[in-house]
Amino acid sequence: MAKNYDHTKIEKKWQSIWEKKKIYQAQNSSKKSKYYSLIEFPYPSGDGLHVGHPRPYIGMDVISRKKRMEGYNVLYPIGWDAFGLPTENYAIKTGKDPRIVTKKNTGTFRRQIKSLGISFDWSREINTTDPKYYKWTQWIFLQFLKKGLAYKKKMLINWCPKDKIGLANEEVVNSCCERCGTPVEKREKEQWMLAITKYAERLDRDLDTVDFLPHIKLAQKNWIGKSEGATIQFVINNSKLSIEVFTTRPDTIFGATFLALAPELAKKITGKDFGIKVDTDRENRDKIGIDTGLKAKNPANSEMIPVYVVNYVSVDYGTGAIMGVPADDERDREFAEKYKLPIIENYKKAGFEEFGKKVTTFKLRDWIFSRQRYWGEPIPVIFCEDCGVVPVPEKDLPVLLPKVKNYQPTESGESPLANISKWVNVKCPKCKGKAKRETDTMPNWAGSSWYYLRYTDPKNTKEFASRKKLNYWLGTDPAEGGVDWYNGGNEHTTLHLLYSRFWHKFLFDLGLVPTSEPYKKRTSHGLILAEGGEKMSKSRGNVINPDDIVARFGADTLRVYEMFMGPFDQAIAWNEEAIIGPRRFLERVWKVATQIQKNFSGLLQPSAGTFPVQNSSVSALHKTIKKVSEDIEGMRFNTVISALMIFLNENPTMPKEVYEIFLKLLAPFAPHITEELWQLLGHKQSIHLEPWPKYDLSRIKDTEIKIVVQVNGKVRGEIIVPAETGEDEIKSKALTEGSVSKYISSTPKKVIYVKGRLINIVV
Ligand code: ANZ
Ligand code: ZN
Repeated sequence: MAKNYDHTKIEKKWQSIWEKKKIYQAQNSSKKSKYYSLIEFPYPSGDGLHVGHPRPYIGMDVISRKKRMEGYNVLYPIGWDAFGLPTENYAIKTGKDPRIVTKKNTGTFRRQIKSLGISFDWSREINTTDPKYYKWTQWIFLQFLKKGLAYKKKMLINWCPKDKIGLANEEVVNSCCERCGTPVEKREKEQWMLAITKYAERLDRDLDTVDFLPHIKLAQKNWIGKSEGATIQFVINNSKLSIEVFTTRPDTIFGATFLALAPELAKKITGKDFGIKVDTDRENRDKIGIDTGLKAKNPANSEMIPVYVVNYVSVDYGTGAIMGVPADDERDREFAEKYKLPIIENYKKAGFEEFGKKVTTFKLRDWIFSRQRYWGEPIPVIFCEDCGVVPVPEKDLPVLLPKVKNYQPTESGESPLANISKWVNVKCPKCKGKAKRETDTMPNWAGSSWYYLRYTDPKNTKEFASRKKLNYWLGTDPAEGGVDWYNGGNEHTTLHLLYSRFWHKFLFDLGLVPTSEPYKKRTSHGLILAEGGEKMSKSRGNVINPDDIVARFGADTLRVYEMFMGPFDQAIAWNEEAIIGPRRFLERVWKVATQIQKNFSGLLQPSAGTFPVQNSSVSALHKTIKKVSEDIEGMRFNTVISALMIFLNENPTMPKEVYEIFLKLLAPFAPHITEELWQLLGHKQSIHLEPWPKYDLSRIKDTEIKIVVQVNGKVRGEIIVPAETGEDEIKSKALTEGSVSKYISSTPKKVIYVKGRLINIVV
């Protein structure tokens, strides 16, 4: 056996053996229990992987490997979320076909991820831009359409007048176009919408049934923004008209001194445009308003109060109208002070239900589902002059994304698909008359809304996934099942998580998936920042490429370092110097094996138990097994590594049996070196298929024990003694203990000892 640890001799070798033996492939049926662990599949950018990407993959790899060793049939899949802007913008700039660019990028990502020894089941790899995949994304859209949950609506979009392109919100920086800096305008455009608000109540309520970290639940709740309040009618002076307000505080109605309307609503009521625009961050802006001249009657006290049009009430929340209560609402106070409106400081509080009709509102808006872009799934709809909107027949799916010469949107802001008349002009599937295809594409959130379902049955050509496989991998209890553990970034705890929960619930209602929630458990990880604490990015020039680290230190060192560098859920800066610690640790692990071979070759036979094992190190071993097992479940990976380091420091030589257990505990973190050493110790089967070590609570002896001392059955004190102290010594200690002796005036009649717990002195 090699004297020194050389990662270059081991890592590639084991990766290809594992692949050949398919040890990480999930079985579609098994006597074992299933375990489905999931990471957010990456967007294959042109820059390749940086060292921040693998942190969550390694974290869930540790979990998946432990579950496998615990006897589960584990599904840990990977794929590519490959539609989207960076590739499209690159195509606009260079004229390169996004398909070719994507193929190249996924090639790089695949090679890089494989070099890290992550136990993904590569046989299930999926790609959202593969027509065999997006056929089903389009199919699901058609189900939304059929149920009336996909509809068209005029919406304002961000528009760059120079680039003549609709911009996604993330492309608008300080109200300007991200590429050219031109101020962004708003343009009205018909857009496809998905009615996620129909599911708002359940998306909120069902958070009670899942095991998401508290901050993730809170982010979902806030985004959904459920608010319980009331609507109240205010009759307009000399008219049959009344204005309905939404309030969470109907009890403050006696303090209402004005009404405030959103500009759109004011226009609808008065027919006048007051030239006021609403700011979305309604808290921060200077309050502006104009008196409409209308007077409304406060139903609580019959006072006539003025009606203003203002910039801090938005038309698409509540009813678009509020009652202004300056004494109890900061925004209303600011407004009233500015416009010299009455402020009634002390008014009578009304009962909650007196004037109110109870209602519930949500901040959540329907999902704008159209993009005027090339690199997305074509929305499978045809417009016929006679029949109107006609869904593409399911047998004609997928609607293939056609090749184009130019990826730039059209002059009028339509997607580049609009320029391909051969593709656009079709026969109506219903009446065979003249018709045109929809040229909008889907947002890049579409493919990721259901990808975890496809992993269960990635090659199915008849269904998005067979019910049998879904039942197996998600479970059949509607209220309990789902992906067992999903870890992802904090940037996705609102939109992606909510969108996929929405799609899943919709498919559940159609009877197409077995569970009402997609994910049983959701956790998140912190980002890895560049040295110095900045975000790692190509434009900042501070990216660390894992290829370099793998070449110099090895994948195992990279893995151990990323798990050791700090708490998994917190952001942390990369530190090149600190990598040497984990590397030295693995070198020491290696050295122990060479000593076992040299000194105790007799121990190489299985179950040779002749080496004297000290009691204290047996106890330390069982403690370590317990700590490692529990801390992996809690994602406290850094404390796992430090426990293993401490154990190694305290046991620089170990008997083979102990060393083998140690290797198994390390295996999920450093799969290559542990596999190599395992085989060198004479084993034929992979260490990654070995059973996970069990600990024995009775072997985890505390070194000191606490004994309660009673006199005539009443607790009078306690003593602390070394665990191995004998009964006689304990008894005499108890009798002389200061807090006890004053209750003992004569020779005790009896002294009863309950082993390891209690002494009762009877006098
Ligand atoms: C009177 C009142 C008195 C209010 C008071 C609050 C405090 P949440 O919790 O966010 O639902 N409001 C209602 N619709 C609005 C809209 N479209 N744009 C801006 N503000 C709106 O907040 C509900 C409260 O926000 C409502 O209750 C209303 O002001 C305001 F001491 O009515 B309240
Ligand atoms: Zn037709």
